[in-house]
Amino acid sequence: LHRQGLQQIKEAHEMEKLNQIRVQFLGKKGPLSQALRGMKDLTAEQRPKVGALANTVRDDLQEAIDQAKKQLEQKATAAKLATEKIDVTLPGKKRRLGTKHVIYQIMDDIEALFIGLGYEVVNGPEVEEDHYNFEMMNLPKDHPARDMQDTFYISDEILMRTQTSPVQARTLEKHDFSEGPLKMISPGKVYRRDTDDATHSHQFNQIEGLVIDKHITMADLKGTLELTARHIFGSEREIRLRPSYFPFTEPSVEVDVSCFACGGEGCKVCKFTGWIEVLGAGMVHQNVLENAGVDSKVYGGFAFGLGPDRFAMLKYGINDIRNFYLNDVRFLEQFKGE
Ligand code: FA5
Repeated sequence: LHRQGLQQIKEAHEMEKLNQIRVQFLGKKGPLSQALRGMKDLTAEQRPKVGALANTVRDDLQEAIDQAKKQLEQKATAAKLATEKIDVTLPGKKRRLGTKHVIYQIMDDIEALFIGLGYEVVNGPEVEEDHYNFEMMNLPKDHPARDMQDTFYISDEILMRTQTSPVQARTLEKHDFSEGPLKMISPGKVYRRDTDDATHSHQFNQIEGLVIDKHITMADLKGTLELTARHIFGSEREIRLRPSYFPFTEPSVEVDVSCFACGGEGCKVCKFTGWIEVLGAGMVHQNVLENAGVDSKVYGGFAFGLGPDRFAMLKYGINDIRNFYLNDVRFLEQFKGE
């Protein structure tokens, strides 16, 4: 049995065959197992001898199988290496590198500016509750100003956020003012049932900003917005604040930047006015603070919501916002970024 086993192992040239041999000789139904099971019928004298012999045969065969297995594996690897030679002198395949989308370049740039000013970056959900998108922002269900932002509703209470302002409410609710003032920005996508045209998209981006502390004034807001506009557009850009209305700020302003898609002469982008609206802002309404449990007699501050899409249009003289979303590589490749 011993010899026969070893011979067969030697002749096995495939893994499968080796496995068969193992089962045949060492398996539960194999001769060795049978011999060991039959020990009970032997005399006390015969038992240790037969036992020792059976063990030796089993160990020998097992070892022979292990070695044969190893050799087969080595052979297989060698054969594989021989056929899979890599010719390192062949020219490589050129990979086309993607570029960061021009809107994300602008957003990252603005984020970096505000991080440098000590702001925290906060994210919020795009599928939002009516409660945060509107009610907490001083827009109860029957408020006429809800019409300012035509909304994609998912159900009565759930919607695609129309603005990044709900992140204000979410952050205010959580902030512990005993640990210091609140300074945050929140970038992200927003959705509106706007008809797409040169300056409107049904999905676009906003960056929300919020600063709440004890002695914040409108001058702080103006300085911050001017810094932002000049950071992105250069110091020669002019900005103007126009009185406006938002339910969540009082007073409210709209901020325009001088149009240079047309060199200030008037064009499609600014509808021949020489100015393009890029953001809304104001001093946070006391109801927004109180709704979030913040004492409006002690704390106050400013908020703004800017449109990076419009920023990118102005900065690069792009006259149609839809270009950002068409994924035309010829357009996107012009903005290689750093
Ligand atoms: C708001 O969404 C306010 N939440 C902004 C705000 C925040 C005001 C905090 C006060 C305090 P508005 O609807 O104006 O405001 O949008 C803000 C900016 O988003 C606009 O100035 C514009 O730059 C951009 N924007 C608005 N609608 C579109 C659109 N359909 N396509 C592209 N950009 C848009």
